[in-house]
Amino acid sequence: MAMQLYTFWRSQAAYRVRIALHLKGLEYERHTINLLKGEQFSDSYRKINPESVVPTLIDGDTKLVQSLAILEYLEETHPNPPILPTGAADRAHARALGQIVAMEAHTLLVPRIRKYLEQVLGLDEETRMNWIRHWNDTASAALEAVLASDPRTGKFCVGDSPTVADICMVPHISSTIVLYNNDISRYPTIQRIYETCMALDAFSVTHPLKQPDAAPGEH
Ligand SMILES: N[C@@H](CCC(=O)N[C@@H](CS)C(=O)NCC(=O)O)C(=O)O
Repeated sequence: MAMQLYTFWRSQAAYRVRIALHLKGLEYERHTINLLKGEQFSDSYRKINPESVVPTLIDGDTKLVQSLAILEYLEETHPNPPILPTGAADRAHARALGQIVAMEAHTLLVPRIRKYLEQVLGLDEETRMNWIRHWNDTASAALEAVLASDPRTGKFCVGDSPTVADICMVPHISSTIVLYNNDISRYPTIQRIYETCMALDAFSVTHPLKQPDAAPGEH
């Protein structure tokens, strides 16, 4: 039976899992949880994911949450093609690059945080956009600095095939591109690797704007 993925077109975390599923050639059925309409808080979805976030992946009797844990699960259950390099040090490096964007930046930019800034702290839109750009840029700058100087950087973030580092970087940069009107030239190494990734189906057909539930005008 195909895996079941609870996803939303705009979600960076769900995009990570879509990329990994495609890289590994795994079939899945999608269930849209519209985060803009608050469907993550419905009783039925809360029973599936008490944190009220996407993604959730169901594999038979196994329910999986948290995208980075899901990537590790997919790697352990379907090792080929691998999404982690060989060797403990390189694996730690790939995971660390992924976590720079997935944990340090993305966590501060999700809808519930934006809502809190607006509704509880009463920050205006300009201040909230400054928050988003600041944390987004902090992670991008760190990632660029590492990728530009580390000898392990290859066609992809680590070596010459995609790893969890690329799987986290591409959704982050897809959002960055929207923030900066398609101009990410200030991050030349990231830009080169992003373009290499986007030439692969696993990254392009899973892109937010290619999703059946995509609604770019919806806020
Ligand atoms: N660390 C989690 C993040 C999950 C997460 O926050 N997902 C966002 C979409 S990218 C979400 O569902 N947000 C709902 C909300 O903030 O209300 C993961 O990697 O899976």
